[in-house]
Amino acid sequence: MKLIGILICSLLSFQFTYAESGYQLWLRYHQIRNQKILIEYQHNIRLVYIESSSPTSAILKSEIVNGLKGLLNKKISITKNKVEADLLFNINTKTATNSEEGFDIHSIKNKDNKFKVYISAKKDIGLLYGGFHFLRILQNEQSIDTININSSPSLSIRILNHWDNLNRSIERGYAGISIFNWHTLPDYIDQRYIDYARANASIGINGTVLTNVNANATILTTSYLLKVKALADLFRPYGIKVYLTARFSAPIELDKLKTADPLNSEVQRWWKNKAKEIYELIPDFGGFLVKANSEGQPGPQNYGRSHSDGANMLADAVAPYHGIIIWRAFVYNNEIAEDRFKQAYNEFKPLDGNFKKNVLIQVKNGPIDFQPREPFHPLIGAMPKTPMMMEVQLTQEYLGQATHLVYEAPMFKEILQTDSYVKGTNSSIASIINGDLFEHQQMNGMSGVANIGNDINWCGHPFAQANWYAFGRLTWNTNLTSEEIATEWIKQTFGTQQESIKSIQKIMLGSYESMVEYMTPLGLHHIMGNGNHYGPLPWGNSFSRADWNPVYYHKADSLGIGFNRTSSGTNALSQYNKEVQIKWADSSTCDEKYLLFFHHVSWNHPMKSGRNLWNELCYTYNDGVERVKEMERLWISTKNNIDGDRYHQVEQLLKIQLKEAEWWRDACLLYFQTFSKQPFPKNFPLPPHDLNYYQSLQFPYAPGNAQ
Ligand code: BDP
Repeated sequence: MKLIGILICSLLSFQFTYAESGYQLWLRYHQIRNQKILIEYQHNIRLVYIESSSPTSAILKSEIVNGLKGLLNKKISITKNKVEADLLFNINTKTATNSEEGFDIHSIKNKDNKFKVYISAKKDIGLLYGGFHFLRILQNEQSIDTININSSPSLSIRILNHWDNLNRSIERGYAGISIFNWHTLPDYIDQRYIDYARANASIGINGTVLTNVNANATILTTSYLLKVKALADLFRPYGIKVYLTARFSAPIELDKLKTADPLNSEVQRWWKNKAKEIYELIPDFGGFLVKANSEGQPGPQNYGRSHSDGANMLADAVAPYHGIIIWRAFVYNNEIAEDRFKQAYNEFKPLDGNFKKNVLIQVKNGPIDFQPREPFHPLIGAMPKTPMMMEVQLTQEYLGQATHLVYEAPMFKEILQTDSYVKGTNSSIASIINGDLFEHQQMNGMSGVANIGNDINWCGHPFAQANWYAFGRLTWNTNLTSEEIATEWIKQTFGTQQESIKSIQKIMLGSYESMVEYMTPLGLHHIMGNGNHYGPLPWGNSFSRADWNPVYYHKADSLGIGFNRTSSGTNALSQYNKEVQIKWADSSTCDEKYLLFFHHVSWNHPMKSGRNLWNELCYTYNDGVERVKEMERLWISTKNNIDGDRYHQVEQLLKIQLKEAEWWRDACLLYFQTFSKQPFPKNFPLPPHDLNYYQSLQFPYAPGNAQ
């Protein structure tokens, strides 16, 4: 008997664990907890009417039926009779939203005190987005008797960039191998592909670049294009367009052309034929994303041509099919004796006006490289004649990788809200990339370097899913706050228990600042491990390329620390508008979060707190560590409300995060102390090891360094 009891218990707990593996992301559709709300929903939603019979509306139908079944714990039927339905999805070309993707949701009360909910859109994809939004409202247990929503996307291109290789390794991936199994495609359709598309559609993501920016030309061969077609066909009804990365030297590598010179007519013909072949297979193919003449990738400059020559050649090839070219501005060259910060701007700004209409320039959020904190990239807003996309990194290459809980929405918001002053005040980065500031620009968008792999929970760390979610929600509506997005995500992912929501909110909302503090406070940047970018390595100086070495970025010496980018230094600040320069040019008034990004200041530099810089550095590093301890305490307080599986995963990961935060603090401070020659403040927690110990640590198999 006892044995059977144990068996049943372990079976039950196994099922529970499996159910909360994280695979279902924010689409769990568990029954509504709040009884009053549940009764309101059950009373009012019984019959659903869906106009249109496209593949997209079939998806909508199954999502709504399954979603409502789970949330309301009752079977919901679909009716063909508009009059009897109480949840209606209508195609309506006159909806309030003028976007092809937008939707309206309204509820109207009847005489019998019941109400009907109307969801309308110009197109069936708008209905699908509206359906997902309606399910989100229910998952958040909001009342539906007075809904009045008009929703359309802030950005037209909301796209994931997968840095996935054809052998399924993922550059900077920390959640397993690629979900795209090129070997078994096109014949084997993994359920993952469908669930991936569903998840993206549920948050409004409408594009995906399937392959790494460090591109492999093989993806452009016919047999691989057939595999791409299989994915494109699957993703289409979810409103997702497929894009590929184009290796600039592909004509040479695949068809033995003598050159890849963009002005050579044979090369032009090759790309035109390739585009034709692709569009015959995939009529709505999005276009190409290109990393050229950057970190060893081939590009037009190999032939003495400019970025616009290269981009325009490809743009001509896809233009007949309405394709676009997303050309990256992430370029820097160690052979040019110039601050890496300045190089993209120097190269691209003079090209403004030279690009074809179907080219967008994709710029990283900051001028260096997805660092924990950077000021906005000065190129954003500096090319008014050229549509521009901003690229952010969801995968946490520089943000604690697989093991740190870092909610990135506050970082995205910080950049989006910054005023660039390119057209006077109110020139926020958001208003540039959403096209408000330069109204003539037809295209706009944002890219997120994906954090998705084949781990059971998709993103590795259970909280990393929140960054995928936040990217989608923010690109749909750049006005949403980090808190709003976090709250939605928490309720959908962990449930609606008030107590735990508050604690998890606190954990998430403080996590970004905490990570900046224990890794790169006060404007420090790029001081992590060589190559794998794991852990602290401020002493790193072994690369032959100066601009890959941490010492190039912090410039610590006996006089002080920081990178002088003012007029007495590299003058990178001059790439910003005057008003921005004024904010950051003077070390005594510069926003302290960017101090060492723009200034080399003395170890005794007076800080706003009244401390000198050295002491401030010590305390800030330590504050970051203390905040992780607080995150641990908050997480423990959620124990009774979180399923055991995810609770223990996060509990263990927070322990690693704390250990690594302390490691960052101790290693960096011991190293910087060799220059400051100042003692640690009184009662400061002293490092348990000496500097030699930290310098001896090696991580030959740190993840994410795939080839
Ligand atoms: C760097 C990554 C490298 C990428 C590069 C890029 O370390 O793996 O290829 O960005 O964005 O941050 O092209």
